[in-house]
Amino acid sequence: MTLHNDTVSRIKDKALWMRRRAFKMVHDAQLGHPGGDFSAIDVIATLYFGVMSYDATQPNLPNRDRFIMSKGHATGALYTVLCAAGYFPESWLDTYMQPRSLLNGHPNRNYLPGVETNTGPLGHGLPVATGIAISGQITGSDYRTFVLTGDGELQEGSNWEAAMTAGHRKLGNLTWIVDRNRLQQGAGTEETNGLDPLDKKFEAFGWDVQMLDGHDHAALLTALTAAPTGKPRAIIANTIKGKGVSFMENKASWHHGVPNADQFATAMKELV
Ligand SMILES: Cc1ncc(C[n+]2csc(CCOP(=O)(O)OP(=O)(O)O)c2C)c(N)n1
Ligand SMILES: [Mg+2]
Repeated sequence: MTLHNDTVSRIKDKALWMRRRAFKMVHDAQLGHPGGDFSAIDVIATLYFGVMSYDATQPNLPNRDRFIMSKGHATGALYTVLCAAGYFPESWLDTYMQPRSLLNGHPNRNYLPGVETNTGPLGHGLPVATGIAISGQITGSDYRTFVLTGDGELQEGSNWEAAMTAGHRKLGNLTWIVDRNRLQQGAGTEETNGLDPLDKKFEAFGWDVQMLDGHDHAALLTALTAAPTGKPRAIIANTIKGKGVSFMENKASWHHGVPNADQFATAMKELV
């Protein structure tokens, strides 16, 4: 239990650092997607600091656990976790979106260690993760594959093809986390093209499904480390877009909004 509590406390510290650092990147670049960074950060921090097995000094180790960041626009979340995990020095974060930077607006595996696959065009992460998990199943490898999609992203039909395949093949080595913040680029998911009931849909496709608070590190840690069941696992993480900064929470405009100096200062006071 103490071990669990220590891990939760480490995840909390990392997530706070990631929010502050990501917002500085977005502020300095005057570009980015901070709303979706902040909804995803607790999930991603839990994966890297409580769940996944990897060695940042050897990013291509064959038996590493894989994380696919399907919602590739949320680079503030991905780049800060890779930096905190030791894949590259913090000074690289200062180059975010600058000309010739390795830290583009969307992640590129040819540039940045730790990026498993290029993403940005939505709807590709789950199919790629499914393929990686099938490979692990065929070769009898121990690694696990984790993929994070947005919820608006689920309007891409490719997700449903992959979900059907993963269920059919009983990919117990695959975990899919949906960042269920109920907002997409300019509006709510349910008013755009309703997704509910997501849990019933995933179950019908042959997945084990769990719904939880995507900002509760202890609940995330328990769910993401649960023993495999022989079915792929879907975790619907109920989140808040812009989580942690009062004026950003649940505001569609912060999908790709960027802070002015006053807003940045306010956010830094709140993120403590
Ligand atoms: C195929 C494709 N269509 C459109 C876009 C533009 N786009 C970028 S983010 C986004 C909204 C995504 O919403 P969601 O998946 O809910 O992401 P989150 O709320 O987590 O930021 C859109 C439409 C894209 N990146 N790819
Ligand atoms: Mg969303």
